[in-house]
Amino acid sequence: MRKKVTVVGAGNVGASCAVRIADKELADVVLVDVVEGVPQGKGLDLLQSGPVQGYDVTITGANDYEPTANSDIVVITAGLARKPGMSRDDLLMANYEIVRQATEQAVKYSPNCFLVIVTNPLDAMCWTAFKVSRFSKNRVVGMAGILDTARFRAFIAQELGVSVESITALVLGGHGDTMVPLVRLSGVSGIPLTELMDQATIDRLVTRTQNGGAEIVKYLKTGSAYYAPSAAAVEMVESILKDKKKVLPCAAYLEGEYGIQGLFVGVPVRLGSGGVEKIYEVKLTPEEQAKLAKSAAAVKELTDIIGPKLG
Ligand code: TXD
Repeated sequence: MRKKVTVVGAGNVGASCAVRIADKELADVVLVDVVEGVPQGKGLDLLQSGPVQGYDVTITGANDYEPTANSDIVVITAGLARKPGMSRDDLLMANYEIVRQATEQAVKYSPNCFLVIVTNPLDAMCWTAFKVSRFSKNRVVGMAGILDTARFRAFIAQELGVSVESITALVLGGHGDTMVPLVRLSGVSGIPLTELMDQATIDRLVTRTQNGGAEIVKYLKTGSAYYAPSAAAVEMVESILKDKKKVLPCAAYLEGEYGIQGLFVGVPVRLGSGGVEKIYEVKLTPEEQAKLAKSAAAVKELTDIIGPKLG
């Protein structure tokens, strides 16, 4: 039997996820969106790409959740982007309501699925999905770290003129400007980054990584990045479906790891058929630990706003 993945939100990130899942022939895909016709139209268009791209998966679109029944994974990308005049808190409450409804509906029809959350503000939306679904913590995971790390890796590769595949990097913390790129643990095929670049260059690339999302928004003006975000989300989907057990930086529910309690924060996890199978606790320097604590405090601030609604 083919695997089944539901992608909630057939916008830029959601539709791109569907493209990548189909191209990799990972699973049948159901796209769900509130806008009538859009998921159906994009689904049909993608289905018709199959003969050319050489995939046999089925892609359908819907405005309700019945066709999503028994999905192995539900990826939630539904949400609003910040509009002029809208505060971060306004966006938080709007997307909270969207993710709450999407989670409720999705888990009603797929009680055994894994939830991969993409909607911003990422860490607080993971928490929402976790609380609403009442799933065990291994079954709810958020995408951010892979994207942040990919940006850092791309910039390092460009700077050094080497393959992106030779670069390993690690970014911890919440998704946002407080993310913590761990330069000490980043390098090129085992060679520490600090031996290949001077501090000023490293600092420049770290800052560019931290502002990676904003740099793209500035160009696009009406939307945010979606090619790299969808690639990152689908790497998570693939690792779970194929039980690859990749170790990836993802938002996971922490219960004391890194001194963080009851929040979703980006950390290295092992993703396999059991979802978040393991959280790796890396020994940090006091300076790194302080940065991570600051990042977790920013996550807590947002999570505390929606906390009373969910108990
Ligand atoms: O690193 C990360 N986690 C992120 C997060 C990287 C990129 C984008 N990130 C966030 O994902 C972004 O801030 C948004 O919160 C989501 C989706 O971004 P996208 O670029 O795909 O936004 P679009 O193109 O506006 O698509 C959102 C779709 C759109 O088609 C809406 O009609 C739909 O979501 N939508 C809904 N679908 C289903 N159900 C409900 N309730 C709903 N509300 C809106």
